[in-house]
Amino acid sequence: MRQAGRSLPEYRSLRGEGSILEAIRQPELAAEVTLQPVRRYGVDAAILFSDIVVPLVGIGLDVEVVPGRGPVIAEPFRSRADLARLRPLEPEVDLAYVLEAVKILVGELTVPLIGFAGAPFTVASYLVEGGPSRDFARTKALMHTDPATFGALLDALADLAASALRAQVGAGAAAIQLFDSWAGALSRSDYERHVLPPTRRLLEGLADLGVPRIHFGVGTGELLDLMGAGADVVGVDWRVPLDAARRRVGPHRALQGNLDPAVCLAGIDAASNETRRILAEGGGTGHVFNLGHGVLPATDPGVLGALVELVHAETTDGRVPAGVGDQERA
Ligand code: 1CP
Repeated sequence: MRQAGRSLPEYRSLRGEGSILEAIRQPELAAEVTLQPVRRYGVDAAILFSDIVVPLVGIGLDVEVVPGRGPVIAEPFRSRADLARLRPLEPEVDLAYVLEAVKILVGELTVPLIGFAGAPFTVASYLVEGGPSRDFARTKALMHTDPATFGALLDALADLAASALRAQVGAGAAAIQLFDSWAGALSRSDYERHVLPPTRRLLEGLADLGVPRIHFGVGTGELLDLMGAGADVVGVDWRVPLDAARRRVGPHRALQGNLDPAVCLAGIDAASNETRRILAEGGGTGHVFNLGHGVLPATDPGVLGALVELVHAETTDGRVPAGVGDQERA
């Protein structure tokens, strides 16, 4: 899961104090940071070291990732006129450094590389709020006062994500993950009316890539069935047991999750017990074991290592199914 590296001393020493966007711009460095948790833990897949705001930087927006806070947008989006600032992405030019990191990684990894992008709603929330938010008040206000502008914004961000994801797969990524981290802030009816259509179009439009499409959210228990649209795998956080999630998502999609990252701070015994419960509730086939959200920086790497071993020991073959990790295909 995201930010596994943050808990690692080797990550902190390699990254130093510089800006994360500066680190992402250096393909060799980004590749090395991606590899660190794979080497240390022996996980079954790697997630590219990048950030959901990178495509925004690519099209020329003034975005910074402020340490301890997150992405901050110099000039937030508030009205229809701001749509003109969202030009189409040209991945080969605008994301050249990301694609270079993907190519380096595909040559070095023995497990699949997951490419990713931010989902339209979550990225829109940063653009409209100007930074991280608790209540998403401005975003929701725009959605309700000017649904046409909000819809056009989400459409533009869906196109941005689609071309970023397509380019990552073109460079060798073997799966893609769409992060709608903050969709859980929405009522079911608002999600269905304003967010589902562009998100579904984005995911369904990537079916031809032939790679697994993972759709991730936090606090999205009441949206899980809707989030299955166009996805092969639906992320579930710790609030919903996987057997209940299975009933909501149906039999034809895999589930990903759902250990509470905070439990990893409670030590190996507590985290192992929770992991066993989740494996039992996940029911084996069609479950990708993962945390329900990102690794917390204070996590002891020893606990994560023990959990990877436990999951490998307790699952039938302990590895991703044949074909999923087939790097040659790319
Ligand atoms: O493990 C990894 O490093 C994978 C790379 C990765 C990914 C997949 C990073 C690096 N960011 C992301 C995605 C991302 N970025 C998401 C979606 C997934 C999730 O919900 O966790 C989101 C919401 C962001 C935005 C973001 N970037 C935040 C959250 C702020 C908020 O609104 O609460 C933060 C703190 C960042 C900075 C960031 N991005 C990545 C890292 C390792 C960090 C921490 C800062 C650093 O190390 O410099």
